[in-house]
Amino acid sequence: IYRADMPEFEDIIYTKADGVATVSMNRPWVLNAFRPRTIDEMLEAFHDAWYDDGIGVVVLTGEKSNFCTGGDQKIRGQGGYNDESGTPRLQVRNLHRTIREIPKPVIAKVDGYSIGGGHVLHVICDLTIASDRAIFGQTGPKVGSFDAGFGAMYLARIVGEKKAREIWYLCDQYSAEEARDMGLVNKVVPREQLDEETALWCRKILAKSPTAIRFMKAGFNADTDHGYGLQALAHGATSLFYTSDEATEGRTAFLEKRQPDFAKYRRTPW
Ligand code: 1HA
Repeated sequence: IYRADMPEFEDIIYTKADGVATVSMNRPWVLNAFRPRTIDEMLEAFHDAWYDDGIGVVVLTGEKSNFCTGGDQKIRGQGGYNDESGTPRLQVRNLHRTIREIPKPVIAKVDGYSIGGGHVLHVICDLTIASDRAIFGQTGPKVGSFDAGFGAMYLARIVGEKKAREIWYLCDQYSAEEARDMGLVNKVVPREQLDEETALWCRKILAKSPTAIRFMKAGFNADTDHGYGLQALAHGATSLFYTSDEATEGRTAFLEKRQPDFAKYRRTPW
């Protein structure tokens, strides 16, 4: 049910029904990769869900059988992801904080690709329900990027240090079953049951004491809240890295559909 007083969204579809707000990324021609406007709209939707006391759960998902493939490399300039006026202004840090801070569970409903910055989004959500066709993985070191904030530290909390390092250093892709076996996904169901299963999890949560759920989320968060300082430094480092030739080679190789050539860049010993 789309509320009339909500702003018109271009990059997401935002709906509310039966106590559940659904934020769906909607740029299927780039497999739901995001640009600054996408993140701004998601922030607005999350804030609406935050202040609507009829909403008890937020579902984060993507249109057309994909979750999200991270930052849109086609609008990535020397200083990061450009908005429509050409200014690099991607509020990903803010979005990560909002998904963590909103005092209601956020469930990632994942079909298809959850890759790169789109993988970090599902990692940060409270729970993940995946279809058997979902594919998970990081790409940063391949395309000249990295998320050394919650994308590293919180991932390691979930899958353990060895597996988290493997995920980032190798940039392999993992099936839904593999993701479940490493604790990265709560439940895997056939694609045609994904909506129904997610709705069932929402109903179970909605039947519980909202205050208990709210404080449980805050309690779980507290253990990793020190990550905010790390996140600020890490995302700042990524922004600086984007201005380098090395990072640009990663992006350009992706756009040119070739392997990146990082051979000439130094493994700096300090
Ligand atoms: O690391 C960060 C950040 C870190 C700190 C702070 C902020 C951050 C913000 C963002 C990010 C990142 O997200 S970096 C990582 C960005 N994402 C990627 O590197 C994923 C790029 N995509 C892929 O590796 C592949 O497309 C794929 C494995 C997901 C799917 O491959 P497949 O099945 O072969 O499909 P493909 O043909 O590649 O994709 C279909 C279309 O979608 C292509 O467009 P076309 O050639 O038809 O014009 C493809 O270019 C496009 N596409 C897919 N993903 C992206 C994309 N276009 C732009 N950006 C994308 N992310």
